[in-house]
Amino acid sequence: MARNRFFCIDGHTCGNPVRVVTRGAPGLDGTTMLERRAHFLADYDWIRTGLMFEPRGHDMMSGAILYPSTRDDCDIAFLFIETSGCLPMCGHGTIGTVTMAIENGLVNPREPGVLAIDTPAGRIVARYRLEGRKVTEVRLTNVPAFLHSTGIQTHCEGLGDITVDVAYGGNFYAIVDPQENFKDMADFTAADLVRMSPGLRDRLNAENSFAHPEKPEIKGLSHILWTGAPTKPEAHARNAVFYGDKAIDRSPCGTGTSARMAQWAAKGHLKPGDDFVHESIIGSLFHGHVEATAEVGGKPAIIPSIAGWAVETGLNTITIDDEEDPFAHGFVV
Ligand code: PYC
Repeated sequence: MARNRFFCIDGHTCGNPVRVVTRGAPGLDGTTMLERRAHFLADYDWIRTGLMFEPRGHDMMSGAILYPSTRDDCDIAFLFIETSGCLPMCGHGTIGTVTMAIENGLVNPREPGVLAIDTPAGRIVARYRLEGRKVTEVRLTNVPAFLHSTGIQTHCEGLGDITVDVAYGGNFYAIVDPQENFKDMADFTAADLVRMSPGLRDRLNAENSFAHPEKPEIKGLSHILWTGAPTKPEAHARNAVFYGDKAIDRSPCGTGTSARMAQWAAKGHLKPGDDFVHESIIGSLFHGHVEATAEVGGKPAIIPSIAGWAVETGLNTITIDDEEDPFAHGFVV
């Protein structure tokens, strides 16, 4: 394989990293982004591990590769790459990738200010505000989000017995709300949450099955969403989302916010037209909105939209050479 070069634009969305691969990635087979994702995972996962893990990335690294759309109704396709794999959908990744693609002239939207994106989870519409050459806000309208199950009783090492809800917002989330053995994420350090999360996720996946009723390829609980009281006056709630092996999202997490809005809507706390402002572990905010109701596999769902901002931090030409570097494909400690 030897020397491969990837041209990337690095940035962050509300604090969480986004590495956008603009050139160097292979063409992929498939008539949908779910099929292309399967081809990438089968033949090219070394690109993801090389670009996301140490020594070229880190525990929180996350990004997207730009592809031509597989659908007539989209301007571009995103393949999300993360330390956790290739997520079907990534909200902070979408906000960052749209920002960098527009600011760098990498895509020509058919309608000014609107980018339709083909993702493995489905079609996403991003509306962006452009001031001069800077994208100052992106609002993405997500795939339908729904509450999958409520009141799942389980055990979490470090907490004891707990009860969680599981909701889908582009990925499946276990939502840990305040209860007897867990009062607020503020009572824990990020390291505590990272220590407790993998075991909880493994146990929930072993004892339950989580699959999208209309897209069976999307399955498995990948994220834990720890909740807490907001510290910002404009926020409705705070969260810390665990993903991958060791990551806590620094942004308020777009798909996590969508999942939580679906949970709140199913419980009667949100309705179409309502806003939901979510605060991250570092105090950054996503502005959610319930656009409409929907249905997924016979379950009530909502169409959430999420707004946030992103900035570019630099251009990065990354070399992966597996003849020269024993750690070319990354490592986890
Ligand atoms: O923003 O959807 C998101 C996300 C998923 C994992 C990290 N961020």
